[in-house]
Amino acid sequence: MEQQLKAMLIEARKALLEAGNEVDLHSIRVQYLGKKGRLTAIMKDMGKLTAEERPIIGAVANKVKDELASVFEQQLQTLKHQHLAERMEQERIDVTLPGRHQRIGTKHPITLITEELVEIFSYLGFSVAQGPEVEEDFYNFEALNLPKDHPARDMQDTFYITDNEVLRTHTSPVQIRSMLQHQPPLRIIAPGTVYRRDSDITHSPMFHQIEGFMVDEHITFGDLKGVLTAFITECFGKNVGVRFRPSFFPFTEPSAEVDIQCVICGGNGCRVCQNSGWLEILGSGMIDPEVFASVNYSSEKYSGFAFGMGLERIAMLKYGVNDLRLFFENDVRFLRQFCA
Ligand code: 2NL
Repeated sequence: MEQQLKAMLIEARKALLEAGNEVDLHSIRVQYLGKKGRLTAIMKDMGKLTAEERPIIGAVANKVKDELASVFEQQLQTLKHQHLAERMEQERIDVTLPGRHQRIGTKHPITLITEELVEIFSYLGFSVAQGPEVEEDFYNFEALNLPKDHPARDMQDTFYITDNEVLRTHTSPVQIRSMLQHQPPLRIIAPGTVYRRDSDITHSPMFHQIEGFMVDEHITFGDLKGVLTAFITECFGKNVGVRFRPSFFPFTEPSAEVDIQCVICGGNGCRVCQNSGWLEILGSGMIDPEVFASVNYSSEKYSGFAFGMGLERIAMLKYGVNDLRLFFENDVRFLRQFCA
């Protein structure tokens, strides 16, 4: 029996040490040391031994058991280490690789120019007002001295929602609403999105405007010139030339368009200013008494001026953008260039 036990020890040790993974290792242990294993099978004949032999064989059996338990434990550790080393190799990461950049978004140039102009007019004492983009005929046209048969209301220019509702064609209706809500003195600007049925390389059906007005007793054309010149100086620099040119708008009388010296060529003449040396940047005028009548202001007591400008045009001049369509394509390669 001792011979049998020793032979089993050698065989079992070899099997344990050859186990390639933990599952095999466990099943080999069970095969030799388990309840129905080889050791149990050998010890079954213990009863046939003499009283002297029995403790000797018992001691050998215990030694075999201990020896195999320790081989098992040793092989288990070896396999665990092997497995860990394999995982470490497989899951290796290169910590020296550069990380993935998280790009920070940028404000749209139209947002930037709006914020800049709002800042300048705030400094000049104006507050900001907003209103609906779907507007009633009265606020968008009628109250601005644009009666039903006026050419500016032509189906060519206006998006109609219903007979009485339009997508606002300018932000003037915001100012009409302000005048109906408040009594003078008032200084208000209305930046916002406006819509016209016009679409080619220099016109987008959706674009942006800032309009503004100031109403009080004794407001004169001198105030208009002073405020708008101060604005232009802040926006385009102290040394830029400014001129006021007579013009016409249905809602102002007299009216003037305001030009600045060409920011591209400095007034010498180039493609952008069509060789005139001047760029038109805004329209303005003294608010027409007809407009005051529609908001129940007394033209005897009050006077005021108003102005309006297209933001895309100002942004193109200030940021050197040569194609209007870039503002609406949302190409990140364009937008990324405007980091505030
Ligand atoms: C332009 C010209 C202008 C106004 C807008 C206005 C508003 C009210 C009363 C009177 Cl509530 N006028 N707005 C006046 C003159 C010119 O805009 O070229 N805009 C892009």
